[in-house]
Amino acid sequence: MSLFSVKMRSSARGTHISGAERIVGEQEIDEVCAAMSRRALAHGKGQPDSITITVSAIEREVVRVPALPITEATSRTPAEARDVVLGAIAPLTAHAAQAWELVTSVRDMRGAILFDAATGNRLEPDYARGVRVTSMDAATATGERPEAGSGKTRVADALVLASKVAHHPSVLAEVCISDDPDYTTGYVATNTLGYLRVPNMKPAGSAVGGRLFVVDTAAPADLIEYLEHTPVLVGES
Ligand code: WAQ
Ligand code: MG
Repeated sequence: MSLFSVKMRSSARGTHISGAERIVGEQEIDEVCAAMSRRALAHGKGQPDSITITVSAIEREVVRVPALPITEATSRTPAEARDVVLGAIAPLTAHAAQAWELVTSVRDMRGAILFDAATGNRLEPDYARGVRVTSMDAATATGERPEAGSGKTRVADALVLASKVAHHPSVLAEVCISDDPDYTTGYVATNTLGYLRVPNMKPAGSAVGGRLFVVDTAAPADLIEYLEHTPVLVGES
């Protein structure tokens, strides 16, 4: 079955409001376009004056990866969250404490930090933007997914991203903190641990938020190409 990428972006007076992406079969295109335009019009950040939806056939092979298993830590404070995250990544890099410092101090990035496990150096070409992971979706049929924007999508979307990222052989771990001031649960993901939810990654009200990928490569060009462009469907189909 041929698959299509459906991408939506909305803006008002040139300022970005929202965006979304799905990978779907031909018979789902009309429903997904309708749902995306509804979501764009209802977005809390304001009324868009422009909504662009692009549908394009995916010409390359779509990679299918399993979803990481989800578990949850019991951290009650950011200090306890730090212990959980360091427990997960310290076996993978001697610079784990530095990685925690970094991911708990960034904000307003669109993409992720690439953190070299061997040196602690940052490898992303643009430090302000980071590397943005795109071209991915859950493999489940449209009807089985939570309604976009319903609030149930946050964990589902994060699991899709984390599963795509963890699948690349150069990625050892991911640490994520939401940029939403009122959403303080983050996660750390590795192939052996799976997707470990970590409560209280930051104090409530904090504008901090970011993603950091601990990587085992000094030359990330292939990894960046995979993260940005390889179409990936996560989970059973
Ligand atoms: N690719 C790379 N980095 C991204 C992307 C992307 N597609 N989207 C967001 N980021 C970075 C960016 O720096 C954001 O500031 C940061 O991640 C957080 O993004 O199980 O909501 O969309 O309850 O705010 C985790 C759920 C939710 C944990 C994460 O992230 C759980 C979340 P947000
Ligand atoms: Mg957010």
